[in-house]
Amino acid sequence: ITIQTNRRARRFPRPRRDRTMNIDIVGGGSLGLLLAGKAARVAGVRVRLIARTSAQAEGIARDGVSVLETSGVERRSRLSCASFDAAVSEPVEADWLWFATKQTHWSEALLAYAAGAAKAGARLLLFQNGVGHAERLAGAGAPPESVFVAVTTEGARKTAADAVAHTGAGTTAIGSAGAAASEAAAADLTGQALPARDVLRAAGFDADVVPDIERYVRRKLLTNSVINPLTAVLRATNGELAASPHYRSVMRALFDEAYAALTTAADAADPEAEWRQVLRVCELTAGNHSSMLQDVLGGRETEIEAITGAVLRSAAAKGLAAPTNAAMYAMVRGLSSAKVDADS
Ligand code: KPL
Repeated sequence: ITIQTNRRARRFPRPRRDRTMNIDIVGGGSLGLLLAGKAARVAGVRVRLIARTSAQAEGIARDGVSVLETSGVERRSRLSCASFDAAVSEPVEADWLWFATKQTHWSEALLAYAAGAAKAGARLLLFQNGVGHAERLAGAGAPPESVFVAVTTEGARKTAADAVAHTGAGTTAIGSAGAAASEAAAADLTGQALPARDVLRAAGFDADVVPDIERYVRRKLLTNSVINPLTAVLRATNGELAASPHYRSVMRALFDEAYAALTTAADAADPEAEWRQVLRVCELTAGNHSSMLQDVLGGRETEIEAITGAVLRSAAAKGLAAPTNAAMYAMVRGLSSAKVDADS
């Protein structure tokens, strides 16, 4: 395939010595390692991982990233790696920054870094769960036409600071987060996402550019709001959740409330098809610990605010009750504060 670098050369006339596409992947968690390990093997692409700690950055810069593929084969990729603190002190060289960072890691420093990179001509691709980060980036001054959103159902589990298991092959939809003034502008923005799609495809992922990414964001939010808090509270895998009729009835209550809160008239979706889709995600990622369960087990802050919190805010805005989601919200918040209390 041909990878286009697609940089806005007129506004940012940095001379390019070659046609290599530079991608910085921010976040050394399960998804960041998976993306970096696989994209680093694509010809014509230079990948740098930006990790939160210098210990992880040094290890990866030395030994690379190991990916245990869904086929069972383990492959190690060499790539450069820097800590976030080191990366922010240098000028941005990347054509694209892919963010595989938790909502809870979007500090003011990261927002400022991302907005600065976008203003300097880089494109941003946000792989987050939940909602709210694109709006925060716009608030930090990132030009909306530079911001793209990726919704992925790839399953990944981090097994060491430099190793990840690809636990379920999924699909990735990419779209523009920037509101386009006209149909032509929207088509242009969609076209600008093609280089990212091409790299993902060349790395072995099933990826597409879509015109209606908001719909995918809502659907992912729906899926995460049903699976993540419940797996975190029960300490169950995604597969165990769907396999139990008892858990399934709680899932359905969460789903019905979230579906009513999140679906707009424009979506015109079939709730039963959406419900089957949630169950299918459980099936495809059956061995997975959801990201929220991983956070609870690791004693980290969870994304409950950006997931169930977002459902509750949408329900409140529509005047709808969402008692099962409210209970999940309280329980996951309770788990996090129990951890904080135990630490203090
Ligand atoms: O996105 C996920 C997550 O864990 O955050 C799912 C799709 C539930 C896979 O585990």
